[in-house]
Amino acid sequence: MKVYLDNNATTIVDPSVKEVMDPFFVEKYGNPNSLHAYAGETHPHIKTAMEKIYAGIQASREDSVVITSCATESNNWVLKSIYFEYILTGRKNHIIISEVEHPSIIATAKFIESMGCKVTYLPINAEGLIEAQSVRDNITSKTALVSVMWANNETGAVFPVEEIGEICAEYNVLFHTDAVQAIGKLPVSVQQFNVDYLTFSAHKFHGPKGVGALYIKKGREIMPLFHGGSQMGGLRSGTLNVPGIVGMGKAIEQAVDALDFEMSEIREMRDDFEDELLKIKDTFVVTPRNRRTPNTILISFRGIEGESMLWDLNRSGIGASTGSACASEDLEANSVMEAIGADEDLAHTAIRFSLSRYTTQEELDYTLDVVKKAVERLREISSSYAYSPEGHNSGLTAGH
Ligand code: 7TS
Repeated sequence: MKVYLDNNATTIVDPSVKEVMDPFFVEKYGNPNSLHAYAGETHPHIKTAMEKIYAGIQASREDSVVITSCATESNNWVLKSIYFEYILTGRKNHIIISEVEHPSIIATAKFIESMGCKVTYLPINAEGLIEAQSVRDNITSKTALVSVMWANNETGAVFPVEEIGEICAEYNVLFHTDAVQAIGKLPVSVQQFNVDYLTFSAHKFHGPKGVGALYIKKGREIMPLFHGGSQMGGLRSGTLNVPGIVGMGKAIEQAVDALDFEMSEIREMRDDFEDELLKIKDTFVVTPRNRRTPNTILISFRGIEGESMLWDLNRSGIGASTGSACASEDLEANSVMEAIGADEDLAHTAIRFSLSRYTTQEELDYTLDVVKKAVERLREISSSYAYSPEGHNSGLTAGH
């Protein structure tokens, strides 16, 4: 059996998304910005797709949603724009991010830090959550931007973006949120809270890879990312990715339609699966379920290297993760586990299972069986497990 449980890394393209994209490779390939009938075949489809994308996050017509190539690009763009517009010009000198942002925020923050910007890295608490108060405590008159993700890709922890948005508005500080893991899993509306910039990416909600977006609230400054033609209002020049944009439009429409299913059925399946996993001795989950996206479990199996578990799962056809695929080439401890202060041993034992609306009960039953066998096998040969003090849990709570 083949089971895909790495949906926070990427998702299957919904067949109906692929279907709407197909005509834009061979049949309708005109550049939508040209002035002939070939453009006429693509231009209206871009317009409709953009309307769907605006509607998907409830952006208003006056706001801008700029299509990028991925969330990494959108995240880089916001921080580098802040650097050029606010830091380099001396208007401000500081930004605030969380210490568990995706590497596309952390690495960019470190880059602009090396260019002279002060960066505050907000810590997470023992449950893997950010406290909004910590944003208030760190804002100064020189703070240009706060960037805190909506939901964490490793744990699924949902951060208090509404409260953080209010604090930023109160202090007149710009607020960006990386909503990559929120779209299709939580209701996302840019109308319902104060947010100036918001990042998302189609391949996380059954759309194609290579298409992301940056929402920019009306009137907010942004430096053009690519200088060139007038595409995307001159903010991001370059010929439009027609199939990608059309696919993203369809995918976001479906993600919003499927939200109730995700928040009820998928959540229930995830919870049952997690209950069963937690029955295995010496397993730990950090973030309480009601504070997580409905599809994610980050679970530690004491005494078992995450990579060994992945190997056993992979041999049985199951795709899971030890955390972010972006960090999978260096065998580092899971970054969130490290950030909450889990001991070295436990930080290396975290496995992430992330479900989607394509996940079936049968797949989860099979996975549970494989996990149980793997735990038995790997603990038998584990050098650390036998020596783990019984019941010691490094401040992590079992059985959420
Ligand atoms: N932001 C978050 C919160 C993410 O989870 C990811 C991808 C990105 C940005 C980057 O998205 P992209 O469109 O540039 O690919 N996260 C993961 C992950 O958790 N495992 O693999 C990729």
